[in-house]
Amino acid sequence: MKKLELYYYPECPYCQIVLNALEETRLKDKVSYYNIRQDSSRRDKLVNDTGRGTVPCLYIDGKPMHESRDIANWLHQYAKEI
Ligand SMILES: N[C@@H](CCC(=O)N[C@@H](CS)C(=O)NCC(=O)O)C(=O)O
Repeated sequence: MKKLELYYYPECPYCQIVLNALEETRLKDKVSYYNIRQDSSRRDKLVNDTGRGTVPCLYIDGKPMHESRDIANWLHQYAKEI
């Protein structure tokens, strides 16, 4: 099982795409969630790591992936493999 960490905030529609994918793939309880609007240190980390402050961003074993569609596709693929 890979370590999965989602940087997000709930009001973001692109984040909802990823949250829906986590429901669909039943991975939602396997992820640590960081709301970057509530935790500015996480937002700072996101910007430091990626040069972007946009969410969603899924860290997969510490490696950041942006773009809701790419993340959703990756989750569906990964759910088939585990
Ligand atoms: N193409 C990106 C768009 C992501 C995006 O625009 N996210 C917005 C929130 S909905 C964002 O992070 N804006 C910058 C900010 O809120 O600081 C995706 O599909 O993930």
